[in-house]
Amino acid sequence: WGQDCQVANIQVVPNFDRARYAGTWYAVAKKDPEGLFLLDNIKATFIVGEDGKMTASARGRVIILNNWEMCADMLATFEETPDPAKFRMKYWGVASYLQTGNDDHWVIDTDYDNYAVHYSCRLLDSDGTCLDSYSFIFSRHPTGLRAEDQRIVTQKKMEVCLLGKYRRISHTGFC
Ligand code: ODT
Repeated sequence: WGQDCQVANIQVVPNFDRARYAGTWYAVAKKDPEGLFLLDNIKATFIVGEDGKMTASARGRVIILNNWEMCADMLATFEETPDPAKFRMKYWGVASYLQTGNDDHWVIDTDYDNYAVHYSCRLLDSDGTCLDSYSFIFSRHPTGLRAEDQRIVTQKKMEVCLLGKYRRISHTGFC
């Protein structure tokens, strides 16, 4: 397949259109980073402001500190880079005890209307591969991906070298 798992060689969606990306996405699968945070019932809503800048909010079930289960409300701003599909995501919790951070946020692929594949490498290894990554598979439909989108999503999981590392994200109504 010619995949070398070099982060620098990972392809992202061409001509990313943030206006078409805006709106709500439901996580259907996730590859967790080290020290995972968002467990399930995860959805994200992207907004493009009048200034053209993208922001987002996300909600999901988390377990914090002493096994306290709750729904985390998270906010993020996106800083542009020369590639329109690659952003830096600065994020924080609405409550101060939630995670904060600054991660890569790459849109690997999307058809805007049904599916999206997100990828973030937090830690690059000295050989150019990723040591700590996370990735979300999003659907516009809370019921999951359409059958016709599954093949392409599987291909993209392979291209980010994470095939087989995802778990399904359930939506039970908890959040
Ligand atoms: O769950 C984990 O272990 C890693 C994820 C931590 C980042 C969550 C922060 C979300 C901030 C609000 C942003 C919304 C958009 C998110 C889209 C994709 C995934 C971060």
